[in-house]
Amino acid sequence: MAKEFYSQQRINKRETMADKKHILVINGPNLNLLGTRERQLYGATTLAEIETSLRAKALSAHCNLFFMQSNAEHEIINTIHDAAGHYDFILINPAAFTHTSVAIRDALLGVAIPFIEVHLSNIHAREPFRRHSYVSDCAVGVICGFGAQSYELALTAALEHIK
Ligand code: CA2
Repeated sequence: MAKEFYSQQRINKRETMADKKHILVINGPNLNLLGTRERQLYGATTLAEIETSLRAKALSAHCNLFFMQSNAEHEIINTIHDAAGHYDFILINPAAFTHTSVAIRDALLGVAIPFIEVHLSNIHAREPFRRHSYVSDCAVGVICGFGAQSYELALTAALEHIK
């Protein structure tokens, strides 16, 4: 009886692992500086603090979360490529690449993983060049202007989208 119980438990565990959803969070150039400079614009929360709170939220939703930041466009593109078949959803703050990168747009379209575009600041209330995004029209949605909370809101929406 005990043996049967434990092997059933193992099967359940395996099923749970397979059923677990995987979310990838990508952060673009200079976001590693968050919380250290330009606090009036981007807030005092560091990227590490954002990661910690997203991890806690993902954990309570029984969801796996991988968090990365890169200043290099090709690393972001390679991360998006590698996500194919492994991740159910992407949250991406492409930072300045939002306004310049056809290559990141093409990578996101190429893997066809649903994604939300996230920004700390309200890009529509800033310089005109920030109003255009190369990825918005391909996104499930865009969340901007809520500081670090933009990420929390995006994760809430992503969890709802993939459940
Ligand atoms: O509001 C956002 O999240 C942005 O993606 C941030 C980018 C900016 O180019 C986008 O237009 C909007 C800039 C990220 C730079 O972050 C820094 C943080 C602290 C100090 C310096 C830069």
